[in-house]
Amino acid sequence: MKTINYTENNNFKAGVITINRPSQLNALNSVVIDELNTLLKSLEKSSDIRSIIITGSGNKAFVAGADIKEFQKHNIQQAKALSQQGKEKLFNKITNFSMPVISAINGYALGGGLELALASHIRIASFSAKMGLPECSLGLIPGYSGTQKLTRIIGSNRAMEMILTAKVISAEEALNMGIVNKVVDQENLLDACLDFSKLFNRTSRESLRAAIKSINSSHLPHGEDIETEEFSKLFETDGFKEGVAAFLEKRKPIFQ
Ligand code: DAK
Repeated sequence: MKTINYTENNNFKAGVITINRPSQLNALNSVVIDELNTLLKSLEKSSDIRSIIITGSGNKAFVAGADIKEFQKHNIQQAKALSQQGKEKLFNKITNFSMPVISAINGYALGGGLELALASHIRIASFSAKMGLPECSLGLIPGYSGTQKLTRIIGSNRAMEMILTAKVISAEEALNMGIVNKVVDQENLLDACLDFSKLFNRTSRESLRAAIKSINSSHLPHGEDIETEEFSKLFETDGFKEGVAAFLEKRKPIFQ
């Protein structure tokens, strides 16, 4: 893992996590999931980090899936435990993270790899990226929230097509379907993610956390209540005081 600093506004940083298992196309085994969990916990405590970027090492794969060699012998109970633990340690941890997480999709994002990207808040892909949820072709279904999150992102019609056919799509198709936010040349991918992450510097830390929580709740029956609660809580934050003061004083806000 490395952290890249930039100084455009307020000196905030983006934490860059590189999944480093290139010989296995960065497939997610339990060691990698545990390491990512530890890294995310430590980055969340850092007051000068405003966003996280996750990418894969090498230029072939973001993450080629959950590690098929590791889960091939699991029984029902083990599979259930693995799904629950994986969601808690990694996939839902990212979705519910208190700051924005960008997936920099630099190659294959298949199965658990696409589920990792879908768990993020923003997805930027290189033109060479390939994405799919091929689990049905292995006699499974996506088990790390892929059926839930893809459906919420692109609707059940297109999610049915992708998951039931196990097809792999190009980055441009993913852009047209609304799976990724942007597609760039491979050599510009990290810079594009860093540029994107600078946009968060103009917003307050507390607003980012509250917005992520509220948007994530939009499909819940009590989503409106969560939005009202999060909105109200912001009125006693430093970010709100600074944002309004800056507007009235006709200057740019300086968020902490
Ligand atoms: N798992 C383990 N190893 C993988 C892998 C994966 N998903 N993907 C690639 N590798 C390994 C290959 O086995 C090979 O290792 P060695 O044989 O050299 O030791 C190495 O990475 C290089 O791969 P290839 O030689 O195959 O490279 P190619 O360029 O020829 O092909 C490929 C690239 C991405 C087309 C191919 O590797 C491939 O089809 N990979 C599998 C893609 C895939 O099906 N991914 C979805 C996996 S299913 C669960 C929750 C969730 C899930 C499962 C369980 N529970 C809660 C229990 C999710 C499942 C999935 O993600």
